[in-house]
Amino acid sequence: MSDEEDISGPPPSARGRRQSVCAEPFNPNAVEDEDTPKVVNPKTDEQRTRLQNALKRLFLFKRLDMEQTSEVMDAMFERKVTAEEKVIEQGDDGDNFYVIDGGKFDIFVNEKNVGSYNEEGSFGELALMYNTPRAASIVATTDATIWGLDRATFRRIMLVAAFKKRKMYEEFLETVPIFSSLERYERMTLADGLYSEKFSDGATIITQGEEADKFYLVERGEVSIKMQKDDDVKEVAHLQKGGYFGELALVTKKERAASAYAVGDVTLACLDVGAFERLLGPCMDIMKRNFTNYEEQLVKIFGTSLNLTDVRT
Ligand code: 1OR
Ligand code: 1OR
Repeated sequence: MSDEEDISGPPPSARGRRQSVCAEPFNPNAVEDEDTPKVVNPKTDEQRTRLQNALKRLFLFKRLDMEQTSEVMDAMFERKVTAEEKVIEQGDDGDNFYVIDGGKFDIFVNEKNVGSYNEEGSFGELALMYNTPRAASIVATTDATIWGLDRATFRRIMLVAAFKKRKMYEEFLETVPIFSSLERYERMTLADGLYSEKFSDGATIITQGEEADKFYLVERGEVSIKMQKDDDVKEVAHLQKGGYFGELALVTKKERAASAYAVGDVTLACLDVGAFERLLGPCMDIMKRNFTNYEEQLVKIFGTSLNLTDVRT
């Protein structure tokens, strides 16, 4: 079941689109800094509490065990930033990874503002993960407080524990048609929020009429969507790898419109509702457009209509 119940910090909100993150292949096993000494930056109780709160919201830290979490927390250091200060300069070598404690930041790629962070989230992981120059500049737009983590500790602990998932889902997400409009970086942050669930042949994944809490992608196997109307049960869709379902109730804020069953052994990549709303904004239009297909199908199969138009705006 889900191990991602909490809400993570959001990814940056995108302003412009269409540029990619250039990166060498990621190999979490090639961690060259294994023997680096432990870093300890002493903290007051007040600082520890604030740091804990900032980390709690991030998916990346949920993959760490207690020992790893405490090592990362020991190593992190507080940094105060003033408005307009450039925290990261595109093209520089990567030194630290940062977690936002408070404050707002703009993201620039080639001088173009491509997004922002609002009081939460993290940045500066890419250069440390892939040994590449900084992919973007990060500029504070208010006075702010951030927590830094040095490169060696980041690579030794976070890289293996936290970023394996990006690698694991990266290739799969590239093959999912609905995500073809996402930036590579957006797919990476999406991977941070995904978790896999397995179902055996015939198992019920979604029950029509129930409340919705997550969204699903078919990673492996097939899924049959069946709808019941009065005494009539019909298969309304049959999904394969790369297909998605469970979006309708999350978008319309209604109960599940149909049931979903595993056909053969099935692995699904799941996204909880909070992450769905934050991370899939860019795909929402495509999903809503597809509701028209649902309506047309519905008329064909059951000879009846269902008003989904109010959510298509
Ligand atoms: P970094 O170490 O390369 C800059 O240093 C950081 O900016 C980077 O890690 C990310 O943490 C963060 N593309 C690349 N890096 C981004 C992006 C981004 N947004 C934040 N960072 N894009 C914006 C997506 C909304 C894609 C832009 C085309
Ligand atoms: P959900 O959150 O309502 C059930 O949970 C999921 O089944 C639903 O999201 C959709 O992802 C999927 N055609 C194809 N897929 C459907 C349909 C559908 N209804 C639900 N799902 N319809 C056309 C049927 C003839 C019904 C439209 C209401």
